[in-house]
Amino acid sequence: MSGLDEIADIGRDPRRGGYSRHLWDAADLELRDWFVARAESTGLDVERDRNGNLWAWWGAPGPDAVVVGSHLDSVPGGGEYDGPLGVVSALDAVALLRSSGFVPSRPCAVVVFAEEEGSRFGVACLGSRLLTGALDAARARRLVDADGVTLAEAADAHGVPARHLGADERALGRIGIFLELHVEQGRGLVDVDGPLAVASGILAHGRWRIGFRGEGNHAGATRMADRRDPMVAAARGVVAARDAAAARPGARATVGRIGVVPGGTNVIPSAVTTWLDARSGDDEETRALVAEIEERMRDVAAAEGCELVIAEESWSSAVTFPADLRERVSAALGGIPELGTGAGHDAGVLSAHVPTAMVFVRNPSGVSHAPEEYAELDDCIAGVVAVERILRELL
Ligand code: HGY
Ligand code: MN
Ligand code: MN
Ligand code: MN
Repeated sequence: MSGLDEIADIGRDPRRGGYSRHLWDAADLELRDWFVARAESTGLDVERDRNGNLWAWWGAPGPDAVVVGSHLDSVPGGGEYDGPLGVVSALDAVALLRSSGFVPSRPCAVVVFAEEEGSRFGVACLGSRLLTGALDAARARRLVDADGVTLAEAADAHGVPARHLGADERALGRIGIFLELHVEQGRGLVDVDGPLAVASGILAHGRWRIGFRGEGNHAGATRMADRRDPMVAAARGVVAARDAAAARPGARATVGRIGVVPGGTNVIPSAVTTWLDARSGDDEETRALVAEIEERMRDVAAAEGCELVIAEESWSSAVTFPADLRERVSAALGGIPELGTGAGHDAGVLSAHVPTAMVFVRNPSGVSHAPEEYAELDDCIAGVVAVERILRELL
């Protein structure tokens, strides 16, 4: 039974469809237990680092290791493959190498990064950003989930002392090369009709929290001319963000996670909070996009008699994976196409610190972050064989 089949029932979301697996919720805890059992049955020794990331070591943890892995958490109502395909493929590839009698010349580990989607605490790649110091630990401790639980409280509750959260030179210093296999989140491989591609790079991307402040009032007693309705301002802001991105080649802007205070059908809210996800080919272009969106949103907020409050929540610079490693990976697989991606990954965070490569597996639906995300079994097998070949090359 493939690893994906073993976890297929963990974290199903009957209400949304797909999967909802978020940091230290019941599904995440069950997936972590599965990973530890699966890794130990493969003869690996599992340790959890100070930030809740899991490391399954083949041999003694050591410097210059080849580390391969991804994440197990999902977006709300996400697909089956985004994250878990990379973890399962890494475990299967290491199991194949070990059963073939292969003896690595350097340490090797399979890693599971915590909260890559940022679905519970709002910051994507939380585990890898904490590991690398890309996210300030004191700020991270104060992150709050939808129930008002802080990351510090959640970490302490799950045996990860909040006071230890933060940059982990020891864990990071062990990594010589990082490799992530991931289902493609797009149609690039469908268009070139191939099962695998090596990643050329990742768009710059960030998240901003944008609040619209108006005047709470009665939905019936308040004349239309007297309203300062932040919901209307936010709705116009969503369109403004879409229009700004649509006018820039390759740019992406999404406004989601709408929070309305107070919610009520017969209430004009006093405040609406939205989250902007903006991405583009390079850092300057993305910053310019966000500046334009902010200006357009200020205009529509003012037109609705509302105030705008914007705060940057997370940022990832554009990534180009090292050409020599891309060539080595491609050569190990007999030459495969190269594709860029607009999706963020832990590999993007790690690539600022260690040589990093990604391999994508074809997704016939081209859809991700939704139940329609898909990969054919043959392509998944090609992915495992690819990781096994690359590890043989690197180890
Ligand atoms: O948001 C992203 O691109 C990634 O899936 N976390
Ligand atoms: Mn994702
Ligand atoms: Mn992912
Ligand atoms: Mn990722």
